[in-house]
Amino acid sequence: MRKSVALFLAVLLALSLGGCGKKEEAPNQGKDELLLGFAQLGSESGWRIGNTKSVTEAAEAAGIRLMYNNANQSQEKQIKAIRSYIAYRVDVIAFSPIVEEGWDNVLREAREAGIPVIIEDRYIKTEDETLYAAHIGSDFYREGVMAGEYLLRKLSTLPADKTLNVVELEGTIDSTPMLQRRAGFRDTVRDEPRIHLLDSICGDFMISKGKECVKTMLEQYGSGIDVLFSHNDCMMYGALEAIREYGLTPGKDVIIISVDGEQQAIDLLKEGQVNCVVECTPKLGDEIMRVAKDLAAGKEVQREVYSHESSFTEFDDLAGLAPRGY
Ligand code: GYE
Repeated sequence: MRKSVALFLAVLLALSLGGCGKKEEAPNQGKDELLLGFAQLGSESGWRIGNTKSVTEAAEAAGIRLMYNNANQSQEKQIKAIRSYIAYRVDVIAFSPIVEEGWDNVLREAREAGIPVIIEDRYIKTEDETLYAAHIGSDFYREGVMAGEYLLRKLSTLPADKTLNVVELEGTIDSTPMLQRRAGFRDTVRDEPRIHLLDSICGDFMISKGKECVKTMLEQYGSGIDVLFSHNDCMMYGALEAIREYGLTPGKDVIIISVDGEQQAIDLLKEGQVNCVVECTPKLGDEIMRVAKDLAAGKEVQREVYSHESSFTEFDDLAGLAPRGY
């Protein structure tokens, strides 16, 4: 499926010879190499960079030609990228939606053009489920639950009169991991009267904002903060800096819980500066390519594909843990 000038001219010629009555070909018909348009949302974290790497490498291994765009945290740019893939008549579109709402129009355009869409990583909210063919990603609610379960376990090791004040660093507002990690965590600790949620601020999944937010919270609550729950590792790295600069020891004075499972976070966990890291794998590339091939071949695909994930805590033996790869 090389979109060379020669092929373009040949298609034009064939169309003009065939006249109006000729049935339009399916995008992938008669072409040997599948073309996938991938609209990535940004490069805000090690997770995201690992996700882009996974998709790029998997495309290469599967012999799929990839068109890639990085929207730098802008939904508008992501929509633009998707529109350009439609105009280019790619075979399949995959994208990681920065927030849940606002995709219906562009996805209708893709459907009208006969291009199937795979949603990877985050979800979308839509009334019309036929706007996408499959979703491949994590159970973010379960991740929040695992973070809460760790905290309940930690609490059970502390004196009976000990209460824990929690501050939460939230990811990008209205993104699925922000909404679901928050909900899963809250639902899990809600009935425990010794756990109090002190505050919750958006750090947008970024190191610098994580540091800024925690600095502000420390100025307000000082050593009244017992626990930090960060929706991702990157914000947690920034938070650790703020905690150290304030004169407290992360992992001891403040219990640190984070999500993603980047190598750097696991190293901090092993050093005792972090207490729990919930896993969220960015390695979705192979699955995306498998589903893209099936879609291009007109096969039925599974609508929901979840990754298998666990959590790593200070209570586990992490000696044999394989390198994370992101
Ligand atoms: O946790 C965070 C990232 O959508 C699961 O986005 C992803 C999140 C991930 O930038 O680090």
